[in-house]
Amino acid sequence: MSGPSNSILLVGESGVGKTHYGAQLLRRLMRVKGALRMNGAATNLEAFETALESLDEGRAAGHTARTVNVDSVWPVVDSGGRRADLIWPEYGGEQIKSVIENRRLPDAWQKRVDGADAWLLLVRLQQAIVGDDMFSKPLADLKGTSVENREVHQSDQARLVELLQMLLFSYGSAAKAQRIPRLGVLLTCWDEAATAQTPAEALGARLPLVSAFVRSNWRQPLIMGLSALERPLSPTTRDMDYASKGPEHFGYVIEPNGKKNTDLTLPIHHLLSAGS
Ligand SMILES: Nc1nc2c(ncn2[C@@H]2O[C@H](COP(=O)(O)OP(=O)(O)O)[C@@H](O)[C@H]2O)c(=O)[nH]1
Ligand SMILES: [Mg+2]
Repeated sequence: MSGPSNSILLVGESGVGKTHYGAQLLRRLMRVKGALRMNGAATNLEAFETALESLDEGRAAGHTARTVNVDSVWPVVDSGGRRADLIWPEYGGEQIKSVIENRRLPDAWQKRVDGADAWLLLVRLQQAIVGDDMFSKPLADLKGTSVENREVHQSDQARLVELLQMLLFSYGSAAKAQRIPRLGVLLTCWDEAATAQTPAEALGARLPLVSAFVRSNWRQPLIMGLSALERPLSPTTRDMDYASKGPEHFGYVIEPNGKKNTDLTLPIHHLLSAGS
């Protein structure tokens, strides 16, 4: 059996690991037996292929060039015949930041959001700065700190909630929103976290506001951990172990129950299974 293709939109701010996950996923989909495989020709793979070349040499890839300005669409299929199109949006332009800052969804994004059956949000916990407030420090300690610090920044948590809210709102304005897209949250660079918590617990502990927002809007959000590389790589110094074994022998996901699995396609497979 093969039903209509699901469309899964990947969303994440700059530096969360989208390109490296894509590169590792690409190799797995093409060569390694897992829950999913590539099912036809993917478009605009250049950025991911370039990153793979670096990984093959045991190096991290450089930042995605800003000139890359097209969606990359990957048709995938699982063993049950469920099909999906993974949409990696204009990953070079890193528009997510300006989308949030300007509170405006460009037309191209509106189309992507409307067309998606599931959203996969990539969040790098170690990158998110959580400011102190009355929940983390006694009020007396906080007193005075804001006087010198007059510049007001939106917190990382508020920014992510804002992003989700914008996606929900614009999906609603598509006037078909009986059912909002499924949500997956992938906590990237899990190797940096050094925690024995489950992904949902880690999200709740580190970004409680985001966690609460997700739980109040989705009954069964998929929350998983991801370490696409398994360990930090340098863009200049080669990791010989990596180069000799091959990048396909590195990387893992953390399932919702906390178990490690080397099949990097699982987050997408789970999102697909949940939809049928
Ligand atoms: N430790 C660790 N670092 C990672 C991992 N994935 C990516 N990185 C690093 O995170 C940085 C940003 O990754 P990149 O894929 O370019 O992020 P993007 O901007 O979202 O495409 C790079 O320096 C990568 O080397 C991982 O699984 N573990
Ligand atoms: Mg990138």
